[in-house]
Amino acid sequence: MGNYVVGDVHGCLNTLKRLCDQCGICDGDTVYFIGDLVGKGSDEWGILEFIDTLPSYQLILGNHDLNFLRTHFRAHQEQSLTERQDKAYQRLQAGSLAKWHAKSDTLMVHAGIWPGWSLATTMSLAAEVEAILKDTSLASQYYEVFFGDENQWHAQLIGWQRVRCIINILTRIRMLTSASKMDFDYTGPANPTSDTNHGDKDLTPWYQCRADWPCQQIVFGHWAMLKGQTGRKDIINIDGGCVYGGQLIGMCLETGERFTTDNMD
Ligand SMILES: [Mn+2]
Repeated sequence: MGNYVVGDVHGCLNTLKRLCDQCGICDGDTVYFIGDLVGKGSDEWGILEFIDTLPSYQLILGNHDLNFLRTHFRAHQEQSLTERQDKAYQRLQAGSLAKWHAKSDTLMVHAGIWPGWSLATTMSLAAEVEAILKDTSLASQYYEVFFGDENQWHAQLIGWQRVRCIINILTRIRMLTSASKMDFDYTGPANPTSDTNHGDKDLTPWYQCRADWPCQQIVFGHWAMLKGQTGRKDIINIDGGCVYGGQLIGMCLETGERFTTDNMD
């Protein structure tokens, strides 16, 4: 009965199959996907069919997954997807914005969380968004306004600004400026230098903005330039940049053991 978490797959089906073999996934195991299961890579629908062959899985949504849901929303509504595609769509639509694995006290999110959030706040804000994505009328409205530039959390935010801010944090956060605002342009390494043209911005990775996070470990993906390294034991990145020719990373939640597979797609 193992629990495994897998990094950003981005449609790399052959690589994912190999990683699952390496992890030795078998009956009773659960595979958590950290988000960006689709987007960029070659076989998006194939990935969403493959996960259904796993003994058990949980999806955490990333920015590319949300974009995929938006792109195919109308076809899903108008029932113009094939039956297989529609089932695949519904699997993704049922995904979460955050998952907590109690036994290992692990919080899993695609990009990160806001430095001031507790575990309960994170799960409750994620649930607010999940309810919208599962409600046809609200989802339809959300896909019209989609990603916005809300770059700083305030509990008093309301309406779509609130929804977009929560989504920006959970699925897009990387760096915070010295004024505690998210920088959505920066995709470079954790330590910006002048040659990345961001050396003057005084940016700090979100996970360095707090010393003691509210659970044993936070696992996230989204930031390929970290190459799976944060330099911290409590904050674990598993985006090995597979779709960019890097590796797909998996990790056993119970033991912390890492598995890596070179891109095979
Ligand atoms: Mn992402």
